[in-house]
Amino acid sequence: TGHDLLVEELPLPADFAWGTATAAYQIEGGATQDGKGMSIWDTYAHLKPSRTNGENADITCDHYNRMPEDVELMASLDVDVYRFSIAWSRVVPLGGRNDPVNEKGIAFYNELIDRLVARNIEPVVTLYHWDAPQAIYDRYEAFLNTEEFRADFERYARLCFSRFGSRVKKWVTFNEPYIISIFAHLNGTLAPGRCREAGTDVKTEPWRVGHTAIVSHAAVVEIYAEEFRPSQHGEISIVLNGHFYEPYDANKQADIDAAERRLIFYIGWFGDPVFLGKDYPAEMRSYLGARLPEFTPEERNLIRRAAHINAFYGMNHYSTKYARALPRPPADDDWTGNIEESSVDSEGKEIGPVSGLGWLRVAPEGFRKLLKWVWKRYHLPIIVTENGCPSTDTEMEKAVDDKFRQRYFGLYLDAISHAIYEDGVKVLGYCAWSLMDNYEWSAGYGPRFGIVHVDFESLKRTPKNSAYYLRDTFKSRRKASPRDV
Ligand code: PNW
Repeated sequence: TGHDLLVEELPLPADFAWGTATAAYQIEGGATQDGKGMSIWDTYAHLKPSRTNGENADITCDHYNRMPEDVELMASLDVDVYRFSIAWSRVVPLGGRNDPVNEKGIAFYNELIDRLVARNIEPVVTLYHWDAPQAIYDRYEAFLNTEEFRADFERYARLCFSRFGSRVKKWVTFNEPYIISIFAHLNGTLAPGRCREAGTDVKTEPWRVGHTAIVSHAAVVEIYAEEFRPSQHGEISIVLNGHFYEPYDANKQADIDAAERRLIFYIGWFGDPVFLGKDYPAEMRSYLGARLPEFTPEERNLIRRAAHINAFYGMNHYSTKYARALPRPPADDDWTGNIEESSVDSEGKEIGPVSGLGWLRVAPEGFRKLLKWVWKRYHLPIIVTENGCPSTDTEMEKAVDDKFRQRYFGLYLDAISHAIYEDGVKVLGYCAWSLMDNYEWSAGYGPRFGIVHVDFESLKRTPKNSAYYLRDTFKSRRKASPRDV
């Protein structure tokens, strides 16, 4: 069952980078401070009746007012990189291409970046981690209008490149377009919460949303390459998430095919257009037909030109599941490729020990296989932009003595070592999700992913043992051995 897995502390390359990751809405607070506009999350987290667990991130970690302390904390853990996101509504409160810039919002990110650089911590900056300005949603439903969204996102991106690009050398356009499409526009469990119950067209909307993310990504990477890279010399790409999938019954070809198809629906959906400049995977077209948008001739040329600009593959990965083939249904809301997911296989074997969240199990072998799958399909150096878990059940484990999480990190770092030295995969770095306990979206403050504990009454930060584990294991694992690639 994986309960007997042992951490081996396998080596990593000397130049392997490690750090932590966060997202603006989850940690900043300061929801209305200094001219910040409303985002779709400010709205969603305050809906009545509540669509979250009742909690919101008006204050959360109050990082907006405690940022210097948080940078010092990271410096004390010897991190090399910090991945954070910019709240679009903080720098352009109304979001649109003709709307005013909020200089106080710009000043906050300038100070953050300056403090990171002063501490020798490389900023990795995400432009969009789920918090669209409410005003663009009110005007044209944000991602549901490809043309409008793209034009506004281009302006926002240009603003960020020109104000921050002298010091930011790694950019990410979108965090997890799969989640934006499926969770926010089909299941309705993330903002803006569109779903069948809310009376929206779930047959087409998620696929339109994904299309908008792909096209807007391509437009912005081209802008970066043409207008900013010549003087700023940075890199840009996207972050895709995805579980790995094993066949439910390893002796059934249909289940073996289902596991592969599930990866294509999760990752190929975005990866093939973004990194290969190709149309959507044929498997998706065959299941979804006309529900999947067509790239216009202009978009087709754009994604082809933009594909080679992406400098790395940003991977968010947490867990592995089993995939079981289902009979092909009539044209339904099929976002999985007709598979049923489970944590238990046909013989009742669990994929791995369960963490503090039911969907997140410890399965490092799946991580290794996913790294190999992505490398083979896209052949881009991989940066693990998020990986982590909430610890299990006791208060001590949730607080500071988080043995479960330390073991998870240890095993997942061993998987990276295997992928690099045995499978020839190029993995450049690793960001633990997350720097500190924060607002876990609709689940509120329940699940604690932080390597630093946050007391949400006093807002005091206390590093957990996993923070020291990461600091120390990177110190001892990194060796001057040449990469095999
Ligand atoms: C990521 N899944 O989201 C996000 O980027 C973070 O903001 C979030 O806090 C973190 O993971 C932990 O959940 C995901 O169901 C949400 O596979 C759901 C899934 C994956 C990633």
